[in-house]
Formats: sequence, structure tokens, C-alpha cells
Amino acid sequence: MSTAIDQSAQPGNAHAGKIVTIERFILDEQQSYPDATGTLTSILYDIALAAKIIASKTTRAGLSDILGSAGKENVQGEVVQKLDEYADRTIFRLNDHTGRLAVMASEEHEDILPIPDHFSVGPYVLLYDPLDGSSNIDVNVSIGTIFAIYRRKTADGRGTLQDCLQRGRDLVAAGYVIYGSSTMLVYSTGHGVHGFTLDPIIGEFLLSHPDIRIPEKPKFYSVNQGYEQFWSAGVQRYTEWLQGKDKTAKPLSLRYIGSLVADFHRNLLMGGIYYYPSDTKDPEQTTGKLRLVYECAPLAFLAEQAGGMAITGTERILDLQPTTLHQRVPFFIGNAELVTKAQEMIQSFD
Ligand code: P6P
Repeated sequence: MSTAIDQSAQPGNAHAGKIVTIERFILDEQQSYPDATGTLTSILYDIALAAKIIASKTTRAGLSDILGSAGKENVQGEVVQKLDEYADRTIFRLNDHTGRLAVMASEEHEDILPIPDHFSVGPYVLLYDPLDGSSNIDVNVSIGTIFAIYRRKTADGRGTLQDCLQRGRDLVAAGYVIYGSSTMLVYSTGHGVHGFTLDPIIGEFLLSHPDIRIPEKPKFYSVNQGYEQFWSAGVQRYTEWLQGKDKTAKPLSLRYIGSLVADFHRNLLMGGIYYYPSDTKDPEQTTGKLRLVYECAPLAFLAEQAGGMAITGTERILDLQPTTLHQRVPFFIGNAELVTKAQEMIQSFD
């Protein structure tokens, strides 16, 4: 199997033959913006550092007392795993004192996370899901961190909720870290999607997947088919189409890990669609499970940058104006052809 260094040596790769660290790549990218102050670059550095620190724990989770639940629930009513808390605290503490952010918000907390009064504020906003899919920690399934960076909207002072409730189309940068067989950081600042693999020996993220594009020919569909009875008619018919039941297309393989970042990452690299539709399994929560601000908008930004699409079933995710921090939306993301077909069948049969 080729390593990150071998891959960058592939002919046709703009970075062929070079060993490019994420720091160097981000700095090179910044050179393209004469008026850049370096603040966004520094935030991305800090996220890469947080990823290394969290990765050092996830790879040893089974060996330290950090494994297992912290015995309390988060705002989502989910049992908080200790690794969740560690990841959440690590990202906050790496960013609260830098003077680069006006405010933060984390999927693990009900409200916004103000910058402490004794630290100065800055022009950006950081929203993050510290460890998505954390219920998989104890069974050694890949999990991930998702982050979104906006410019603040309020003029000055401490950032507010308004700074955190922005449309995804106004994202300045977004990305994720996947803690799997290797640790990868994948991000975009609106100029393509780029993947970096952590070399744990030297502690560096090295460019391994420049300019990621979702393959035209999809391979997989990812959905929890255990809830099929609770879906709308359009989603049920769409799923049958994906399975080739109407004989107009070859069946796709079902791959569903139950960890959004892992499912999204596989489909980004190999082609496919992930969806978590609205369903009626919980009368209290029929708009689907995934959070617009912390999960859907940042991943939608990446998907579109990689030539894909992301919708609620009827609307473009990046056009949605969030009304609350923990707002959930139905979510279809991946290969443009498959997402478009979902929209058509939902509109025809719902
Ligand atoms: P279900 C994990 O809790 C998560 O938010 C996503 O990472 C994952 O895709 C989804 O929920 C799994 O949900 O209902 O299929 O178990």
C-alpha cells in the first residue's frame, strides 16, 4: 500500500515528489490572498494540533481509564463518553486564549461558548462537534471531529448566538478529522478539498489526498435501513431504486458504519450517498437526527467543494438559515447524481 509520501510522488499530482506538511500547505494557500492576515491560517494550525492531541487519546482509548462513559448526558440526551469531554475541552482550550475567535459553540453544550472575559476576541467563529459517533468508541469503530469556521457577523465585543447561526454558504472553512486505521484531516477553505494523513512517528499531517473529487461513478449507499418502515414513501422508493429493484440501474452496495464522518469519508473518496431522512420513529423528533450547524452544513460545504451535493430532501443545506444551535434537519449528501435522484423521487412520491 502506498504511503502518504509515495502518493504525493504520483505523476500528475501537483505536489508530486514533495513531502508537504499541512502547515506548509495552509501557508502556501494563504499566499494566494495578499490581504490575508494569517489569522485563519493560525486557526487551522490549532485545529490540526487539537487533532493530534485527540488522536493520541483515541488510539490509546482501550488502554487508559478514559474509555467508557462519563456517566452523564449531553444536550442531545446522549451518554457522554469521557473521550467526548476530552476532545471538547481540548478544542476549546486550544482556541479560547488566541484572540482569533469572537465566540465558539460545541455540539456537546446547550449554549454558545463565550471567549473568557480575560482573553481578547477576534474576527472568526468556531463551531465544532468534538467527537461525532462517540457511541462507537468502546467498540473501536472510526469516529470523527467536525469543524466549521465563519467570520463574525456582529461588529465588535464578545461574539453572540447570532454569530453562530449563519448559513453554510457563508462558511470560510470547514473540515473533519477521522480517527480510524489512520488519522486524517480533510478540510476546505473554498478552494477544493484536501486530505492529510497523520504520520504518528513524526507527528505531522502530510498531504496524502490533494484536490479530492467525489467519483462520478458511485459505489455505496449509507443509511440505517432498520428504520425503513418510518420513512416517507419517496425515501422508501428511492432506496429501492438504489438497490436496483426497478431494473433501471445497477444496485449499489450498502455500507453503514453508524459513524457519520466515517460513512461520509468513504463516500467522498469512493462515490456514494449518505442519508439520514426525516422519519416517524420518534414523534418528538421527526426531522431526522443530524444537526444542521455542527454536522450537516460543514460536510455540505466539503461535498459541494468536491463536486457533490447536500440537501434536506427538498432544499440545499448551505442555503438554510439556522434558527437554533441544535436544530436537526433531514440530510442527503454525496454524489450529485444520487442526491438529485433523491430530490426527484421525494418530490414525486411524498
Ligand atoms: P443511527 C452518531 O450518533 C450519529 O450522529 C452519526 O455519526 C451516525 O451516522 C448516526 O448518528 C447514526 O444514527 O440512528 O443510525 O444509530
